[in-house]
Amino acid sequence: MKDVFEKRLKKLKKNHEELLSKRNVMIEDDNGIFNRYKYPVLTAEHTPLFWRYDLDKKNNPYLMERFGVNAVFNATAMKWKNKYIVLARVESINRKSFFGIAESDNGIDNFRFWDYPVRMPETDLPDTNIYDMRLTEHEDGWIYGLFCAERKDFAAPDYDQSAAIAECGIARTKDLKKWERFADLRTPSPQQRNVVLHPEFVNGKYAFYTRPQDGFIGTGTGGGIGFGLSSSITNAVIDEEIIVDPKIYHTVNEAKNGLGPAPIKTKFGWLHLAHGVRNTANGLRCVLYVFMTDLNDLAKIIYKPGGYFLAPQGEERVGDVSNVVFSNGWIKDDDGSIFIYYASSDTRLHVATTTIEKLLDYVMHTPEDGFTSSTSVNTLNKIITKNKSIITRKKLAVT
Ligand code: M1P
Repeated sequence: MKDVFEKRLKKLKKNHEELLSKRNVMIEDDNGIFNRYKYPVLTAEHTPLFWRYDLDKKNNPYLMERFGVNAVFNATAMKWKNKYIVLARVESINRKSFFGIAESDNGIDNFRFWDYPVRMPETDLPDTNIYDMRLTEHEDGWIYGLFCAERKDFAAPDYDQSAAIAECGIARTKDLKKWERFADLRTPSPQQRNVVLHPEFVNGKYAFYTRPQDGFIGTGTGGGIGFGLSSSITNAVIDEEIIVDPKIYHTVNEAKNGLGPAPIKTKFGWLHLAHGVRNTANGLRCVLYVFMTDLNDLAKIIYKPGGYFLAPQGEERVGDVSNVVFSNGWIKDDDGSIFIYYASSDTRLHVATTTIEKLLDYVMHTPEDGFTSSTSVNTLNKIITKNKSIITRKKLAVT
């Protein structure tokens, strides 16, 4: 009994260090587009022991967890002082989320949390819950973090204790430590989530990708991923929202969609990663998809492969909100490598790697959705017929 504390601490430290220092292993995917990795890069168990346990033996003789962490997921990301930084949604067991920053030397393993979570200032209307930040290194010289600020819907009847309102919180920083908070974004829509700041000015204004929504979960008349301009960032107001990527019947984003991280500029257009949600007999299914917009007309999609880019697989399918993958962070390295940070089932964070060349090839050469079974068969038949002639000509044994 006397050594309970010491024994437990020794074991906890050993297990924690083993988890944090475990090398990740690339999985040889066969789609040629990206590679997954064997282990998640962050889980609730990666959070520091000194967050979760009171290490004062007198107060905590059994070394019990005093601050339980339920999940670490939806993370934004950037390269910062030569480190791969993820700013993750950390959800404690009381459901409240906050932002924790973890860094790694290689982007695929050994992520370690900074000692303290982000201390996000509030507006006059305190947030109940904050989550899903998108970092943007803006050409005005600041690093912006846009995130969902959730509050109780006080207009709802008292018996309804789950009615909530989602707004877009806006903050900026120079060092990821000290944050300055501004008024929440105002748009014509009653609620907003998945808002992303474009890294460049457009006609001298701040440009936002939005996701108008009537309700907290369902988007209702909100038509899809939107786009709008505001002359101010400290009091951001979008008067007109244009829908860039609409919800479409019988696609992966028929129920709702939302932009992921800030887009990557390429010589062919802006590359976007987004999530699409469809309904199933078993609830919502959330997958990732990719599209490209015009360099001169940010609201115009010029390439959009049909279907999903990445969907939940294996253990990714199961978690607090099962059958979900979600991404709000990616990093493009100077050598063209891309690190995509995606969370599975609102529980853990993973990485997938690819290159800018592969993503461009994928987005520009993968067939679009034809929206019917018959167009799918036509697309497939074209591929088969072309391949048959190659197989015959080159005498290939491809089945
Ligand atoms: O549960 C899946 C996701 O649901 C919401 O996303 P959306 O804006 O598409 O409705 C968010 O709560 C997100 O955090 C969550 O991962």
